[in-house]
Amino acid sequence: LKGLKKTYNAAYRFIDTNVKEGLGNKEAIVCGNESLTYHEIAKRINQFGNALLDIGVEPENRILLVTYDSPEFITTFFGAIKIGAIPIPVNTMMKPHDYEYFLNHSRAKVLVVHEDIWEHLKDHQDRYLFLKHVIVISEGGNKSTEYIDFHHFVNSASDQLTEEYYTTAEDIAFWLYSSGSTGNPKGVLHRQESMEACYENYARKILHMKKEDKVFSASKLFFAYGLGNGLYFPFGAGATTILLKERPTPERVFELIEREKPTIFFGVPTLYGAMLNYISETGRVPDLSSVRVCVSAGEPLPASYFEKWKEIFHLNILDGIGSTEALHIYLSNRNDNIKAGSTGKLVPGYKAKIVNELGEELPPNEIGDLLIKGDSITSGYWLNKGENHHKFKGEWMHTGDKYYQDEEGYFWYSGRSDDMMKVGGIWVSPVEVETTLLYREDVLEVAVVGEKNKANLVYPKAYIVLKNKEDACEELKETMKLHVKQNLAPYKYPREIEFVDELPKTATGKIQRFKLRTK
Ligand code: 3SK
Repeated sequence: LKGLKKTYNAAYRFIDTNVKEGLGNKEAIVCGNESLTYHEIAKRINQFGNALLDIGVEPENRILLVTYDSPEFITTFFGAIKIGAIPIPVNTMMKPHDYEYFLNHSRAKVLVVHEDIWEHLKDHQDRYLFLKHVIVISEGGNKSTEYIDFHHFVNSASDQLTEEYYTTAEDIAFWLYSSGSTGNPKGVLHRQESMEACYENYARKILHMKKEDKVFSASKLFFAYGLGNGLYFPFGAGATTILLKERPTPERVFELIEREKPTIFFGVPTLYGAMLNYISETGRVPDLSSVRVCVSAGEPLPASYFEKWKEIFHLNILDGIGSTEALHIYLSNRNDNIKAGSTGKLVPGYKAKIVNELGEELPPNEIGDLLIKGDSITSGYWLNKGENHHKFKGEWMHTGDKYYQDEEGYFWYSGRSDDMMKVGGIWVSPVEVETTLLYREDVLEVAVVGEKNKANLVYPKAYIVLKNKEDACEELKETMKLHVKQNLAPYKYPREIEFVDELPKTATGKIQRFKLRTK
């Protein structure tokens, strides 16, 4: 037939291929007391795909996933992809107005959500303009007729879905949302082929992941970093993933590593810092002897963490950088080639250049804007012409990071090109925190910047001009922090507040955040 290209479906590649290649009885997922083989998860994925078809979902329809790290995440993500529908996993720590934005912006027809989160969303249903079906995941099975019970929905569908839908390598397979420094989160479109590119470039060529590996990512699946680490990397290799539904505290993470004995561990610098702190506070050194390599991304790993970790566990932490737009890591250290404090070298499959304001390539040791290209880079942002023009130049993508490359080819991070900051590996927009504080009657002006702690990790600090200077006191600072926690995802709250008489501004009145940064 004219106009049809060769088909490719990522669910088929990452799930069914493992069953076809004889790994059907191999453990694919461990989550709490639950364990699923590749054969079992393949059947559930088929059931979810069939159940979606039964309620009229069509290829290219969007499905918002507000799901914890669990077998349900994997079932819904690949079940949707298998029928050509488009899953959009989002952060489970957001506020109702954030989900309203995701639902309306993506025009999702279906929402899959855990019951405790749905409790906070269900009263706002009249605001979800395109939503037709709500599928609720509950522990005991729910009785309500207002929405669909996930387990009933899946269990009553056929587990045979042999004809994958007509998708090609270039079709959009899923979206992820990425926060910007201004404006709303951007819908980042990823193709069917993109997960394979990241698996091949990074998981196979840098981490040497293989089917004998058991992988644990403390970073959640709804992040681009966690999605690769905990889902399509291990499934690409026919390995096992260990999922943690709860928040990854150092205690939980160490306990899980000692119990499940992963061979590869993925974290972010703040977690490595908290884990090191746990060791010095408790005097207990957990058993990490099952682990062969640790990985860090999200923000630059302080060299001191790398060194302490190595001293205690005799393990390397491979530091790398990726982005939601690139889908995964494109610069990385290698287990046999590490310069602590640097972001390492290019991952195979990617090209990079560092340029000045005129777009001219810079020689070694000169700081400029980092641009990259490679097969996993997004097809663009949904409905965002301005950002698409700004971010992408032909095949090249502006990373928004300042870097220099030394003579040996190692890349060194030198800051953000805009005012965005990464806190605990997650982007925080200063503008969003400022806007929230400005809702308070007692705040006249505010500027939020990224400050660095002793370990060189970034936290949000708010400089506030009060309407009434006499109100300034420590108690008010705590009240203001709570105000942000109650109105935004809690990780965005300013860890420090300073009351000032005025803010530095340009002649036209623009706040000069850079003048407030101390380092
Ligand atoms: O922030 C990062 O370094 C990162 C790494 C892998 C995938 C996604 C992201 C944002």
